[in-house]
Amino acid sequence: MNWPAKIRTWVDEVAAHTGARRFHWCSGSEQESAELAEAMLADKTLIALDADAFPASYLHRSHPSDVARTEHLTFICGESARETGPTNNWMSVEQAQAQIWPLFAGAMRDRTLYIVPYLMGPADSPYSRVGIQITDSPYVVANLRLMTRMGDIALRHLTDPDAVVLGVHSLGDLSPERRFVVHFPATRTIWSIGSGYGGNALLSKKCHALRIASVQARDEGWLAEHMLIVGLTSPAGETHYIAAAFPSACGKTNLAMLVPTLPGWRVETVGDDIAWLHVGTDGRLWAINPEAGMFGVAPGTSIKTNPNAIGSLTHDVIFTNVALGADRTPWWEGYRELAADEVLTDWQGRAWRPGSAEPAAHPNARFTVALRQCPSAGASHEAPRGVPISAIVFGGRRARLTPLVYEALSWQHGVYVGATMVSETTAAATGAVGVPRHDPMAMLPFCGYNMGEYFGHWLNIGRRLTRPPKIFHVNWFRKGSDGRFLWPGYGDNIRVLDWIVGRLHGRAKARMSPLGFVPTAEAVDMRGLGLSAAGIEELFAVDAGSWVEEAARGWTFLAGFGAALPAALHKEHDQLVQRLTAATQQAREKPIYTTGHRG
Ligand code: SAT
Ligand code: MN
Repeated sequence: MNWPAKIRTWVDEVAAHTGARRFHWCSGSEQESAELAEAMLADKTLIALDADAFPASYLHRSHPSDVARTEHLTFICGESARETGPTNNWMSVEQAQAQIWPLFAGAMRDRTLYIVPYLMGPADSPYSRVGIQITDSPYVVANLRLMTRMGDIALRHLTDPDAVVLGVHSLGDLSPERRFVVHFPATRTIWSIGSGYGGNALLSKKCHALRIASVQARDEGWLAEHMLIVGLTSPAGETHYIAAAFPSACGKTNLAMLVPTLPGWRVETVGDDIAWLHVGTDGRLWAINPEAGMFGVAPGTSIKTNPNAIGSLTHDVIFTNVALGADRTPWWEGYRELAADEVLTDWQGRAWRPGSAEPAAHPNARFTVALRQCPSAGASHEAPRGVPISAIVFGGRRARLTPLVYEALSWQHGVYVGATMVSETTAAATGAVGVPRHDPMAMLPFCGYNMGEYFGHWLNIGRRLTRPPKIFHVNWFRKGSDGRFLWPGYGDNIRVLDWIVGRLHGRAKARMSPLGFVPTAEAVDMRGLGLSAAGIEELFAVDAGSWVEEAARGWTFLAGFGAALPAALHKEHDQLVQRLTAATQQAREKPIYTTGHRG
């Protein structure tokens, strides 16, 4: 293939700085992939799995200090901290050049420098974009081949070398002290050093398709979002596509490929992590999934919880930081029952027995697999125009407060709901797990510019939509006073989606709550779940008193954006407070929004 001169010059510059002397220009071919795997088996970067049970599939163990995204080491470089906003780590371009670029000096002297072209989005789509990642990690190359349309196909789409997103990645010495992921939106460049893991190292994913793309989307009038895309066909034959934003490790992959427990529903998986959304000439919002693969959380994934994920993991899978059985098959918590005397090898290569205090698989262990292997993947994933979105669903992991589902009153109110989203932290990023934090639109770690401005951009997009999607909020993770989940989740989430689709058609019943529309008692099909009436009431309860405090925390968060915060969100906040105040007064007389089942 012909590589543009500009790209060759860039590769020469990176090679001169990193000291690389061996080069591999990736084509994406089968043969290339097989040869890379051979080399990684030989140097133990990969461990072969049982070839009958998992053909062409491998286990990779990352460095134990390198198992999740490191948000505190992730920076956006721009003119000023005001430009990147209070939720991003800012670094000046000069500082990055003085402190980060030198870390790459000589880093690839004894390594092969891989040049990996990749296409984000379907072939021949007007919305697709090309990136090129330089890396010294063959594991990253193998992942990019599954996660993107990698190799010659990307070069064929490379018409304008100036528009390409360029990433330089080196494992460096894998030291957390010298680990940085640095973005330059103005020049569409990314530098990542010191990590070989997931979103830190596969630059196509969070770095390109979200952080850089969100800035391009702002400038060009579209949205780059941390959203799954799923197609639902109802028993009546109506098809709707839904885009849903949940933070990392909060069930996007599960919802994208759910197996409905209500009869007659069909599901098509279009994407499980990222959506690029454009305003169509028909006034609707159209979505493509820029990715071609899944980098899914393994723990908790089983034939019961997510049969389509398990059905995808049949061949050509890279497992990262899962445990290994004596039969050389992968294992993770929740995957399958173990015999009491079964001995495994844990994610760090140590002998592990059932009942051990530590988990066998890392809580953020992952599988990488091509989306086309998913039994519920369909043709829409390759549609150049994408799919029209009927509903946007925001969601968080919230043990308290947030009801199972509610519907925003308008696009503007929906933007407020997304902007004030709170979710408990997970193992997908380093740091404490289970701590509630504001995570607007599930984009907190991924928006490449000031999120105050980003909210304004969402409002502007809404103004251009003559047929906007309805906006909803869901919470599968509410717990009762006994600490147990109130909602079964997984395939039963179709019951909530059924209500959402019913709302799109104006047939599902709802009542007004201070938060928005919530289902009436009979409106969500609960048949066969065995939930108590009290449990159902608790699932939908909106405790206005606690929400007054929640709204105040939300406002403190939003006020942090200062002048960048759109006035419309201030107005939405005031209206929420008014509705909550009215409800608390009413509740003193007759507790209609509160539940009597709070322990
Ligand atoms: O590590 S990744 O960013 O790829 C996964 C995630 O955190 O969503
Ligand atoms: Mn994600």
